[in-house]
Amino acid sequence: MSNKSREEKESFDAIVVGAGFAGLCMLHRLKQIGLSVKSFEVGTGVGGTWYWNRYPGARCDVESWEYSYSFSEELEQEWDWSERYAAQPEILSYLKHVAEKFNLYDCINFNTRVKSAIFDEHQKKWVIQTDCSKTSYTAKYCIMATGCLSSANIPQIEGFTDYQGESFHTGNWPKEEIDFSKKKVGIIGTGSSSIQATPIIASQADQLFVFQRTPNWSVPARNAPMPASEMKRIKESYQSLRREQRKLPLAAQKPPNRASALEVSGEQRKEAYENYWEIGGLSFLGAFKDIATNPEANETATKFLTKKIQETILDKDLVKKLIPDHYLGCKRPCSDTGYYDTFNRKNVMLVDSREEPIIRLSKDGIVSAKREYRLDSIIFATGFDAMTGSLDKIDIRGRNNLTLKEKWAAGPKTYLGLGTAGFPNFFIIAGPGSPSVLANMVVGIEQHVDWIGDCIRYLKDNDKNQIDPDPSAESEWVEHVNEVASRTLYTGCNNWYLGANIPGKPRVFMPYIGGFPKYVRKCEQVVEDGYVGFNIS
Ligand code: N01
Repeated sequence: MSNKSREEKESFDAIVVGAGFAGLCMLHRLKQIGLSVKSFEVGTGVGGTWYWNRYPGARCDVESWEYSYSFSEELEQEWDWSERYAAQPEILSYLKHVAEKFNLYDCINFNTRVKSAIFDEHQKKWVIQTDCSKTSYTAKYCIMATGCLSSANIPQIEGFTDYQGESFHTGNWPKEEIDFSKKKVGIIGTGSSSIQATPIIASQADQLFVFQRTPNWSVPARNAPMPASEMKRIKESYQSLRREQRKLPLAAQKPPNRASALEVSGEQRKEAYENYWEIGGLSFLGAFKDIATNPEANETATKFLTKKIQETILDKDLVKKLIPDHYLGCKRPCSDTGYYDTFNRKNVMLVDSREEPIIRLSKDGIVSAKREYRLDSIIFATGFDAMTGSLDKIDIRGRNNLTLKEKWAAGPKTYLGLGTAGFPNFFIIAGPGSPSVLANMVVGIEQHVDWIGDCIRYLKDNDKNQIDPDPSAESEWVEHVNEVASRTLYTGCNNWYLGANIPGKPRVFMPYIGGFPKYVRKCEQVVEDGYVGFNIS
């Protein structure tokens, strides 16, 4: 092959980084538009979040049919979901099926990490380098589908390298099955991942120690097999179901109650909470319209949940340790299957960091302020450097050699979560400033992908070469995102929305919390007004 043809082969219209839900959907869309595309993916297969998070109990907390693509009716009709909430292996099979069906495998380089994406102002192209070869890949458009929760947070605990047992992070779980039987296991963290993994590991391990720094609120998922009749009903009504879904603030779950928790009688309030408790999962947040915004309303919800914890846990001292003292929703709430019951097991012990913080790791396990816990396995369920972590790992440079890291040093700045000023033809799927991570991720991804696809087609049809946000529109959007967040109770605790789980990360509320429909309307308006807020040349 001549050098010339090699170069041609390495130049594409668009490069997509990541092959999870977002990357696959974007690839398909770009191929439909007729662009030449290439994707790079660190994993050895498709799946993104659902490739890496293979920990025992990993399951989606959005209902399976809702957490699926809508872009192909054929796909909708041929795929059967086996449970109300799909488990990780089923979601991964679904994504493999999608990649196969839409011939996406050919454009993906697996086992390949993008090291840098640099905008060459002379060529007006993005130049991408990977860790696999010296080849430079160039493309007019660079699209980051790197995920919001994909950069594992491994805390810097003293003595980390001294520990000689096995250790895992939930977000980077090995492919082979891990046998915890006859083992003493410690799990650090009590967020969504731990709350799902804990009951399963407890049923396998000889002993399980749950290291809790902050308790979290959780509502039973009420997962169940999907009856064939229900799947049939869903298939018959996908179009209308999806239409209704997109009108909801979270683009999923049961429609929220329009009443205030403070305007109904005690009896009515209890009935509503019981009703949403029975529905299960994250729908509980919609039991009243003001749970997320009014401290008193929120307190009625947390009182209800406190009672449920008290009714489940037999040991009264333990109950106190498991009751959170933050507003419901401030830390992302969890959806569980038997989490609290697990603490009634004799082989499970809660280690409350408020009484005995973790001091260091030793050769044999974890040393707290009170004692050493000798462990065969440590599981880090310690979350992610959310929203910016995976982008930070890549050397991304826009005009004037400005790095994204420098630009975002005081917190991420985007317009609509889709692009950032000074980085032409650079798009982010579900970036900071987008609502996706707070809503149904798949619906959010499809909306972003459609918007980006339409934008690229617009540029093509109108002989335009470059688009990036205007700095003033971007500043206004960042301000708006923060202003909307400040009207909620979500800024008052150490959550990953604020980056507060990562030492040294600027404390800025990253996702847009104004609701999915409002966001979609804003994106549509921007297009109707000729891509207002973007500079196009
Ligand atoms: O992570 P988290 P996650 N010492 O950040 C603790 C999505 N998700 O992987 O709260 C001791 O929520 C930390 O303590 P604290 C979902 O959006 C969805 O569980 O910072 N402890 C916390 O308890 C979710 O929100 C699904 O005090 C330390 C835990 O580790 C997001 O992913 C399933 C520590 C981290 O909790 C992240 O969830 C799973 C330290 N140094 C995940 N550092 C579903 O769809 C951290 N912690 C169901």
